[in-house]
Amino acid sequence: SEDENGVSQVVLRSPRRASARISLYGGQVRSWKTERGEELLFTSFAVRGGIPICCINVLCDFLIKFGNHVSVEQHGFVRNRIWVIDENPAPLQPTDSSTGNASIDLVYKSIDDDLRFWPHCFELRLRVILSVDGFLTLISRVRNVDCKPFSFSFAYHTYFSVSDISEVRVEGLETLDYLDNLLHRERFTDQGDAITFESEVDRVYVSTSDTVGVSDHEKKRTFVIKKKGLPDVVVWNPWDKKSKAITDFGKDEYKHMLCVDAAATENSITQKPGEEWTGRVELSVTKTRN
Ligand code: TA6
Repeated sequence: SEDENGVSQVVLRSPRRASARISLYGGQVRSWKTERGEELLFTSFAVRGGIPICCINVLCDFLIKFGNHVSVEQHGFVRNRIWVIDENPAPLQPTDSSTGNASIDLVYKSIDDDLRFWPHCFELRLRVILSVDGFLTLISRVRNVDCKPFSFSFAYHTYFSVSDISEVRVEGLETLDYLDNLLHRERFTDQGDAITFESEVDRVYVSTSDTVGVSDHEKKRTFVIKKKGLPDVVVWNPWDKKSKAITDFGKDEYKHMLCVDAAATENSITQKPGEEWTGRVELSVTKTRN
């Protein structure tokens, strides 16, 4: 099928009818549904949401700066490029190739025009795996095919669908240090319990553990995020004032989303020519009883 840009999208289905839909526009996961057809990712009325791949080219600081509104293409340009299906993907790892798993491999190879934004040649691959249990795994690989080293930041900018932001808690980041994007990236230490939401939040929790939970009291479910190769976690909700300033957020839609991104942003990743970096996230959802 095609997305709203007229670009092809791929649908993965598990034997139990969980599904994921991925657009070749930006390699973006647009939908992730449970076996019962319940949507787990937020998408605004004007199609903001899903899981955009944010690969930010920090060497090009004058154009792009993560968390600041100074960029020409905030969060990197690959999310606005047409990717293709990778016809020669790396073999699946034994753990990823269980019977019944559905997967797709996409690739974006930089083109000459991209040198305007970032003066380096790279290849970015994305593998999306939907397991029999409906777990969604995203594995990205960035390969330096340039003749010079380069550095970048990365985030799976994951818009979770939540019942009501005031009913949501993020668990697993307590007592950690964070950079507050609302205060010029000043560093603080989280003092509280689980994170709850009563106003705009835009933070980068640094050097976190590899498992974080997002529990939704009203929906009685918890998203479990397991990450590898991505030391940080970005937590973002724009709240009413900021969301009104963002054109593709509908009225009060901020209440039904929370971005929790597995990311590498405090320290950029540096690669020599020929090197390949891998960052992985596994998303699952469990029902909570209360
Ligand atoms: O992830 C946090 C953040 O960088 C915020 O600073 C905010 O600007 C937001 O993401 C933007 O998300 P978008 O999907 O519009 O690129």
